[in-house]
Amino acid sequence: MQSDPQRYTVTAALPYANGPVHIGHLAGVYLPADIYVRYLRANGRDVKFICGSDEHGVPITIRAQKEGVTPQQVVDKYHAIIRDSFQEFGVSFDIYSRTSSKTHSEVASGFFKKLYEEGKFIEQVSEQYYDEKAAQFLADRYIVGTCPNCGNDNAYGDQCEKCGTSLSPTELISPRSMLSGNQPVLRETKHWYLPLDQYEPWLREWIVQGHKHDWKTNVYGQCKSWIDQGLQPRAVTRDLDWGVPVPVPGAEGKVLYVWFDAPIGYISATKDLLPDTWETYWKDKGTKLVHFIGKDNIVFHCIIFPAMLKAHGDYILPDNVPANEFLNLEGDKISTSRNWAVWLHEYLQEFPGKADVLRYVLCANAPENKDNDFTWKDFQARNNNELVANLGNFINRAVVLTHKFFGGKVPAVGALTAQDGEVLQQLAEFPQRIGDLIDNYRFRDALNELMNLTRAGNKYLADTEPWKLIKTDEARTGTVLHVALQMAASLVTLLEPFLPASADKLGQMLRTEKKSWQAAGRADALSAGHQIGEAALLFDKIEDATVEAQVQKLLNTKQANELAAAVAAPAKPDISFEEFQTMDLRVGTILSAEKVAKTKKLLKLSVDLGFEEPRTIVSGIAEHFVAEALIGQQVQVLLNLAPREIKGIQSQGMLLMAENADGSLSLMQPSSHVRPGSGIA
Ligand code: B3M
Ligand code: ZN
Repeated sequence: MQSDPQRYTVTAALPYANGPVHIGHLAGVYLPADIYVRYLRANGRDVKFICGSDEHGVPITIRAQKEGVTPQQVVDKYHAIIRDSFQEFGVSFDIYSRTSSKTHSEVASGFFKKLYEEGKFIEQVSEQYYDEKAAQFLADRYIVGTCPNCGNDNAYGDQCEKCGTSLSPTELISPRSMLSGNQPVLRETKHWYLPLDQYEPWLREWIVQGHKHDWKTNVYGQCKSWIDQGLQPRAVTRDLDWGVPVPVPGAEGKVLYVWFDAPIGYISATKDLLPDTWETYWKDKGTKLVHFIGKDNIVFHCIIFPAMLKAHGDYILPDNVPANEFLNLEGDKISTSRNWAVWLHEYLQEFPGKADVLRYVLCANAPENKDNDFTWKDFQARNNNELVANLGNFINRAVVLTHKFFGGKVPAVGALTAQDGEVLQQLAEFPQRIGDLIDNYRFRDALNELMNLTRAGNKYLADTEPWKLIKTDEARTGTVLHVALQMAASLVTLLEPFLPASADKLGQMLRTEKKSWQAAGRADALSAGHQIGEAALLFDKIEDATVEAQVQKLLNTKQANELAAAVAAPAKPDISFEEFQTMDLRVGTILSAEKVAKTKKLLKLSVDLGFEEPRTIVSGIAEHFVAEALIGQQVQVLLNLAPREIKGIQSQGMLLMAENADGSLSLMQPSSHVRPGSGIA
């Protein structure tokens, strides 16, 4: 670990601009990165916080195809949504750039070209699937077929999502193209490969010798196992029409592999931010480079990108790559395609002014060392029991009592008791204690320590009881509130990395500015006589109904998913045309409908089928339709079903219905009104 860097370059994984950002992204990457950066800034560090949208790659083109728009339209739409929601959530990037920018295309091309010219790639011709109808090569994700492992008919060319096996396209049984549905053919194509195998000894030394003890166990473990399995040359170009064109002769129609260009996006974003001095942040040995990522990105940031940087030669390497595990939602894996997520932009709309509550909950429950679960009940409990009852309560008591007893002026401090001394001593130690945890990427523990500070504040007030003390000893009450207010003032600084909006609000309430991190532990932020502002609640209770509505929203999603996933019942054995013709199918109009007495399910209907007399039909649909609503509706009737007596009523035919996967029924109606009695054939 670099001990005292001159400056920091901190990056957060570039989100794919193929959908909005959800709580899993925030808890895994963006929130810890933001806390880290805000903390460094409070320490007076020179730090640049870099991010942007990842706008290339197959996830984008697939989304474009699904939505029936161009890839550019997809990235324009989601780039704006993502950028704005990050900003409202308080993620303090110095720049939020995008990989479709001109700078990026130049930097990424230049990077490739240098490696190409220095002979750092291998060129190789191989056979890949080609869709003759769509006239293009197919990315792995564009090929589906039967999984050789479990028989799933819809396995992708890179993975079967049913059994989890990772595949290569040629392993699929009866492959078909997602573009045309046709069977693809194998065709020769040339690509450039980064010979990772040549970097293996160097990577082993750098990671295994160099970072065994300072990288997180999950990160180190994944890297070690990749290296131990042996590294293979990796293709860094693709046959696609969306991406950075490969800038060398003979590469028409080819683009850089998205995982080659995306990490270079960190560099090009820095260049966009600092056109003149960006190089110091990427090339000077005094710079500490830290990549915050999700665990599915480890190999790209710890093996492939470092090998690229090493091959290039001008750049520094990451000092650390803190990756979190995954956050689940209500016991289920977060999934964009199943819409199983809490989307940031929706949360911000539905909980206005409560970005900090989500920041708190996601940090307190961050999946730092194992997968964790987000539940709305826990969200509510943490807000009500921790933010409102602990942090908010402490601030509120100190501020309200100061107004009540001292006209809102910070009282003078008198002789200190042993307890005062102890509390102030604790306060003095907190910045270092919290800071050490942040330095070691232990954000959950750091936040917990911070809450210990407010717990200590609450205990101090509960023990000294200034609300009673005032009746007997005004001077001593003043000292107690003086001490409590200094603790409150320290939170303007210490809270800021975690809950920036609340820290701001607190600063306004106390009419004080945030200080440097170390100075926050000194009990001198507010001098005696300083006038503080009005008390305002930092947090308010979240009611049951609010979280129940969120749970209901998820239940609706689940139900919609189940419906969508339902498979049609198997087909019945064939019948002849003659057999079919024996059925007399007609359209009828319902004239009246009433419940059959003493039954739950039966309706007695009178149906006009074009004869002189309407027919009576008894149908078991009373739980699905309101009787009155059926009057006047046209329906399909099987006319020649042998009459039956049901509950003493002669039923002369049968209503035909469509049955949904969830058992709900829907009438089979002609698309326009027809004469009652019309035949169906
Ligand atoms: N866009 C993958 C992801 O969002 C990718 C990260 C790029 S970081 C250079 O998981
Ligand atoms: Zn499978």
